[in-house]
Formats: sequence, structure tokens, C-alpha cells
Amino acid sequence: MVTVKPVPMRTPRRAGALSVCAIVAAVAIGAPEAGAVVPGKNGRIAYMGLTDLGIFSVDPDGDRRRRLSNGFDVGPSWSPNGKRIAFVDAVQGDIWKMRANGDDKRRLTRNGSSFEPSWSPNGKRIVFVKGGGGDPEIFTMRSDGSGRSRVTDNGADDFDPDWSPNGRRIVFARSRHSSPPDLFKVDPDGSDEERITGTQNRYEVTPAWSPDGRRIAFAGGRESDDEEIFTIGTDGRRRRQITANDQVDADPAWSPNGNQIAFFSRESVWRMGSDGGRARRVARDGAWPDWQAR
Ligand SMILES: [Ca+2]
Ligand SMILES: [Ca+2]
Repeated sequence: MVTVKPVPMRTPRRAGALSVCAIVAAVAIGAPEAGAVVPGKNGRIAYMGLTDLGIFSVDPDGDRRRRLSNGFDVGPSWSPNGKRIAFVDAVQGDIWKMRANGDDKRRLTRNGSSFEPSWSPNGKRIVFVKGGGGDPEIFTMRSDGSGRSRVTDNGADDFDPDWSPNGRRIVFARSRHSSPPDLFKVDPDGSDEERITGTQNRYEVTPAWSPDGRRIAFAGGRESDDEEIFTIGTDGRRRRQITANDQVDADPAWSPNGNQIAFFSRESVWRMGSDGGRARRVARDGAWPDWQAR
């Protein structure tokens, strides 16, 4: 699959994408991360296959790769106890969960427009994006799919939610009137919304809260550039760029011990130190990593 240059306004191709082709395009440019990472020991990395479709898991050193599902499944997100994985059947547009070994698959939504699941740190709820036609919103539900509750309600595109490790806040990306997406945070009940970034000519997407709660990793850049990985303080200060190259770098996911970040680049899953440095390849033909806590 050929990686295309990222388009800052990716929302219609991601949260709103219902056609297989559209989601393939989104995946090719590096689709959103998933999963609230709770502090813990580093376990395995789940990811989606790009041409060999399905969800896989692999050790961080690249060993013991295992297929967990077949078909066009995207966006794996580990439960905080590391025993289950939520994911999206991208053909249906619905969220499922399964055991870490791929057994016991259960469908959680039945509306054809649910994406980007991420577990709350106590494992009881899942935050996700719902909405096709151009105005996606953020919702939460119980981890059995019941008890859906709205978080955002507006005319902007709200997407890429990730739960803070203390469970009190949800970070997400928002684009209003086709502007480059910025990062926001909000209480799980939708109150006390705060802006984190407000850049005019840059975009910020796929936020991932660090396990110590202090920083947020995200992908972004100038609209004219290829995409890079950054981290930023939760107050929007102390922005740090941790990749610098001419490839699309996307979908950061913290290791549970906070020392590393897995990410997508060059049709592969990589990991590097959370302050950058040399990246090591974890899996070829993969995207959208999420790191298991043990
Ligand atoms: Ca909205
Ligand atoms: Ca880059």
C-alpha cells in the first residue's frame, strides 16, 4: 500500500468514513491511535495489518507475532487489565471486543457509525466516536455496549478520544469549519471543556495521554509538511517534537511504563524513546498500535 501525503482535514475519512475505500485511505495515511494507557509493565503491542488485514499482537521486540482476527478490523485498544481488546469492524462501522488471544468476540454497537474505542482506566467504560455524515461526536458506553452517554454535542468534528489515566478527563481532537484540528480536554460527562492547542497553521490529531498523566503525545504538523510525532504538557505548554523526517509519522501510543512510544511510519509499527531518538521496527505491514499493560 502506498502512503499518501497526510491531509490535515482527515476527519471525514476517519470518524465519518463508512466506505471501505475511505477507511483504507485513512489507514494508509496513519489512522488514529487508541487506548487509555494505564501505568504498568510493558506488555504486547496490538496493531492492525495493512495489506494482510486483521488485528495482530506482537512482543515489543517484534517476536511472537499472533493473528487475533481476520477481516477489515482496525483500531485495537487494550483494556486496562490487558485481558481484552476493543476494535472496529470497519466494514460494519461497529465496535467489538475480544480476549487478548482473539477468542470470545462480542459486538458492542449496532449503529454502523461507531469508531475509535478507548477504555476508561477502570475498565468499566469505553469512549468512542459516533457519527458518519460530517459531524462526529464523542460518546461513552459501558464496556458491554450498554448505557451510552454523550460527551460532545456541537456542529464541529470531534474525534480521536483518549481517556486520562486518572479517569477524570478525556482528550480529543476537534476541527470546526474545516480548520486544522486542535486538541481539547473535557470531563467524561461533557462539562468543563478546555482547549489545549490553538495553532492556526498546524494541526494536532490522535492524542494519547501518558501513563503518568503529565503529557500528551499526538501527531501533527504544518499543513504543507509530512506528519511528525510530538508531546505536549496537558496545559498545552512545553511542546516537544520527537520525530523529524520526510515520512508520515502517526498514531502515537505510550508504553505503560512511559519510557517509549509506539507509532506508525513507512507502513510499519515502530517504537522509540518517549523523548525521541532512534526508532526500532516492531512489525512490518502494520498501523495503529496500542500497547498492553501488564
Ligand atoms: Ca460534533
Ligand atoms: Ca515525519
